[in-house]
Amino acid sequence: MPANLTPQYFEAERRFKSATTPEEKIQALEAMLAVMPKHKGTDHLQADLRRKIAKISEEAEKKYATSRKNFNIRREGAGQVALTGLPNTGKSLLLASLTNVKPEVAAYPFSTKSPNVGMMPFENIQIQLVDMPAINMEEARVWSNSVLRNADLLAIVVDLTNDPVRQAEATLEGLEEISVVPYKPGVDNSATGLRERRAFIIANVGDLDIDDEGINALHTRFNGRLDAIRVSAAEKQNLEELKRQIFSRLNIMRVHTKSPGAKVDLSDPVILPAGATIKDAAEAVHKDFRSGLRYAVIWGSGKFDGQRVGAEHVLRDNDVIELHV
Ligand SMILES: Nc1nc2c(ncn2[C@@H]2O[C@H](COP(=O)(O)OP(=O)(O)O)[C@@H](O)[C@H]2O)c(=O)[nH]1
Ligand SMILES: [Mg+2]
Repeated sequence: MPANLTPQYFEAERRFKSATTPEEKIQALEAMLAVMPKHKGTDHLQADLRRKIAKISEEAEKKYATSRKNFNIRREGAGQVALTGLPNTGKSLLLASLTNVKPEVAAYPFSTKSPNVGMMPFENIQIQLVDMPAINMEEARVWSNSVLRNADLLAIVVDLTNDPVRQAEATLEGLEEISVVPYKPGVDNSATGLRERRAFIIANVGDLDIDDEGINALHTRFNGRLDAIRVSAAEKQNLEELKRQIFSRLNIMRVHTKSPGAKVDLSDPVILPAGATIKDAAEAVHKDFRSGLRYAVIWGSGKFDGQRVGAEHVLRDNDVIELHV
């Protein structure tokens, strides 16, 4: 099938060829992608452009990361969650309500130009939240791209009183421009050059969502694709449930190790991906443990507390284990 590329496409391609900086190159490639007719005949070309964009941004990110130390935001705590979305949806106020950081909250758009990072306490762990500049803000692009592409979880923040479906779609488009798509079980994106991230919608300004109109519209539109949770950052509504959901969407678990005979310290768990085994826990604690491990004693997911289990035993959140070498 012929691609039927338009004059605008060739114009953007010409800009790409004469571009000198990564930002110019990415912008031109994104323009090529945007004006290209989307049909079977351009599938390959689309994937090819996305791969180019991903490659150039990765190279640029690496360069920035070495020249400007705080370009990549170092992951701290149990996981990194990026709050992304259009301007004025309450991202900064959410950060302020969930952590002890006090970012600038403003009734005008684009108030967040640089990252605000805070730690959100959840039970016995801390989860890192990154309040991102609005997804459509050019100055912050290379910086934001790197965080959005690498965060453990993307929280798409929308304002329920202002056509939240359109806002969520615009944010998803912004993400797709940098080749990021929400992870969906059973969908294989490996051939497309797209990067999958866990994602969900924080439906904010719930205090003003009269008759549930906004939240219902989101559920109808994204049913089965993206979950939405209604909260109010201003009125602190449903924030405890939000924290629980953030934790469960990170798909991690807490494992407590103790020495034989000692009391367990529940305040400093090892964080492992869901589904991890005794062997993974042993390796996380100390790499020497892996080969030398004879058995473990477990409280929690064993058949009974104090049961002896082997290296392949699959752990559960908040298990307590004793490793014997
Ligand atoms: N009524 C109400 N207003 C909110 C809520 N969250 C944020 N706002 C207001 O929305 C505006 C934008 O908030 P901000 O956090 O700066 O948005 P950001 O641009 O996404 O970081 C501010 O005036 C906030 O006070 C909420 O849950 N309810
Ligand atoms: Mg802000």
